[in-house]
Amino acid sequence: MAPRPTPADKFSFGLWTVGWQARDPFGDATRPELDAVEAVHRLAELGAYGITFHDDDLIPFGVDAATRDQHIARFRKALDETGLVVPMVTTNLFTHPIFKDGGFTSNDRDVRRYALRKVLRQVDLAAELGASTFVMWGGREGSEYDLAKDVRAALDRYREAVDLLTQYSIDKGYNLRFALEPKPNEPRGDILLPTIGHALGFISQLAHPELVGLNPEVGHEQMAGLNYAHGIAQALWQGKLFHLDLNGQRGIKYDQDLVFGHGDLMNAFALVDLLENGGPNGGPAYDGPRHFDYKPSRTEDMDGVWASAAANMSTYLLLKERAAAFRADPEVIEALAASKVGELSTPTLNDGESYDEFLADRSAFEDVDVDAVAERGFAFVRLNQLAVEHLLGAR
Ligand code: GLT
Ligand code: MN
Ligand code: MN
Repeated sequence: MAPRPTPADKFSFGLWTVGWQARDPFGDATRPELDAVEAVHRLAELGAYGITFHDDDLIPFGVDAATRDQHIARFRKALDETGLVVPMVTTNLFTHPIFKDGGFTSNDRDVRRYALRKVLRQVDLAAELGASTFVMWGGREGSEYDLAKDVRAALDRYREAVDLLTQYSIDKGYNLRFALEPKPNEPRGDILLPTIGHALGFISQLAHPELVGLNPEVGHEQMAGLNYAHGIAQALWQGKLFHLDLNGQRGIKYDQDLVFGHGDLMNAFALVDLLENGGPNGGPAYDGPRHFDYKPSRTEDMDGVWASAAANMSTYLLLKERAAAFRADPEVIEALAASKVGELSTPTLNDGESYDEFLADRSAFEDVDVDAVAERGFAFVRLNQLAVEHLLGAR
């Protein structure tokens, strides 16, 4: 039996996920529009705790102020009725044709000024709704043609935009943190800040790096052939895992946005183990929302949409159960020790050892029997097979 989620599990969904009408570059919508109020109620019934949205998911682009207020009021009422919270908010700088060459980094200065104003308005709404994280996915910030984009100037403009947003949030007394979401390509041929590593490097150049972190998405790293669990580990190591987008991806191809676990299941297992058991004393390493950014496949009807939403959460909880069992298994504990996994936490130098003392230590170099040390096996395959057996419910 799949476990049932509760709000304590902190599962959240983008309004654009269950609301996706499944329009793709080759075909029309296969599903009707979903009202935001219904999405809130259905997600609450399924056991989610939060909902997130782009300005344009909730409020149609370009409507007047009164219509905007009505949309916000209906949404707020649904939140109050269900107890669902809005932990994160984001802005759409990719759908409207004005953003065809990007928002913050468009070559056209008028577009950049318009984009920044759009985002500032959404920052106000984020604060108003009590969100603590503001995600920025720059899907259109990039190019198809290398000579058409001055990348250093584009990064200057990107920084200018993020610096303005952090300063605005500080001055307004908002408690917001900003999370950049990397993606290597699609919809642009090449997107700026394509990976976790690029985004971390960019953050180091900002005026308020402490307010800016990451929102890494499973599929976006895997589209580039990268290891998502490794990327998350580095983001945690640098104190930059502000939020995350869980979904599934099968290899290097277009962004699939499958249900969490429906892609690289072993990597999903390692990820959940890291998030839930990778913290101090074996506790959680991350306490933010477990946010799903997936697309219910185009083949599904509305029943399939809600079944797929539930599938994300139950898969996560099943992996959490399996990871706990893996960590508690005496054979795994013994295999981890045999593989010296814990030994990596011991510093390479002795406590207080100077490099002079280190150079004088013959046992570290001159007296090492290199061939004997090289013969030692690490037994990583046995450890991995134990993980597979736990994952398959065989232990
Ligand atoms: C868009 C994208 C996602 C981002 C969303 C936030 S929008 O659906 O594919 O990966 O997280 O802007
Ligand atoms: Mn995606
Ligand atoms: Mn995403």
